[in-house]
Amino acid sequence: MQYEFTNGRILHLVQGDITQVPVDAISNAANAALRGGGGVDGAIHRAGGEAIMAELDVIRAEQGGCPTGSAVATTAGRLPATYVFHAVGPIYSGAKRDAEMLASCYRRCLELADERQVKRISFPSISTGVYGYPLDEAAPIAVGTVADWLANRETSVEEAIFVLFDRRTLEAYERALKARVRN
Ligand code: AR6
Repeated sequence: MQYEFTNGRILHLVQGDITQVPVDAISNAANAALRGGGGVDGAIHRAGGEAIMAELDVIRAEQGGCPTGSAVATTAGRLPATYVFHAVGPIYSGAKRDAEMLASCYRRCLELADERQVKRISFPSISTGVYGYPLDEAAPIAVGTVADWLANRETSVEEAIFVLFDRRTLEAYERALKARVRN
C-alpha cells in the first residue's frame, strides 16, 4: 500500500526483509547498549557486516550507548544503503511514556535523515517484537509520526518505506494508514 501526500511525498508499506530494500538510510530496532541482538537488529548486522558494529563500538565508548527514544547513525556496510539509523524503542510497560518514546525514536531517525539529506528511508516495526509493544497500539503511532513529518515538515525525505516482516504486521500498518488518511 502506498500513500502520496499533496506535497508529493510518499509513504509506502511493504512486506519483506528490510536488509533487501535499497534506500539511503535503513532504520534499525536496536537496544540502548547498541550491542546488537536478534530480530531485525541481528539481520542488519549479519547482512551489513562488521563495519557497523565497529562504529557502534566507538559510539558506545564515547556516549555509553543510546537512550530509549533516540537513535544513532552509522555506515551501512554491505547493506544496500548509505546509513543505518539505530533507533531504541521502548520496552513495552503499559505506561503513557511508552507512546512518547516510540514516536520520539521515529522522529529522531527523521532528524538524522534531514541532517544527511536522505531522500529514501526505511523503517521496521520498532518495539513490536522482543520489546512486546502491542501491534495495534504501535502501528498508529509509527504511521502517524512518519506521516506527520512527511506532510508538514521541511524535510529532505521524499519517500519513507515501512518494511514489515510478516502479514499480520503489514495488515496492522495498513489499517493505521487507512485510518490516518480518512481523517
Ligand atoms: N526485516 C524487517 N523486519 C524484521 C526483520 C527483517 N529482516 N526481522 C525481524 N523483523 P524486534 P524490538 C521484525 O524484536 O521489538 C533486538 O534483540 C519483527 O518481526 O527485531 O524493537 C534488539 O537488539 C518485528 O515485527 O525489535 C533489541 O534488544 C519487528 O521487526 C530488541 O530486539 C521488531 O522486532 C528490540 O526489540
